[in-house]
Amino acid sequence: VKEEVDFQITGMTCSACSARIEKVLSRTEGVQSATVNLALETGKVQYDPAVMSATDVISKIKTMGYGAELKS
Ligand code: 9UX
Repeated sequence: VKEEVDFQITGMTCSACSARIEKVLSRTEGVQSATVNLALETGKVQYDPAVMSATDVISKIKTMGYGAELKS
């Protein structure tokens, strides 16, 4: 089962920020893929909804020191 959600991510100031978020999310249980766009301040995450939720993704990103919300 796969769910894909787009997020708005704030607080990234260099390309290592986006790479870091991608790496942490990719290694998170339940996440199938994570790509972060520094210039657009967005992130696209595919995950198994049986294991985690969009709220978990947001919490994870915030724990890393960035702002995150669902992209409208
Ligand atoms: Mo760049 Mo981002 O030196 O947390 S890695 S600002």
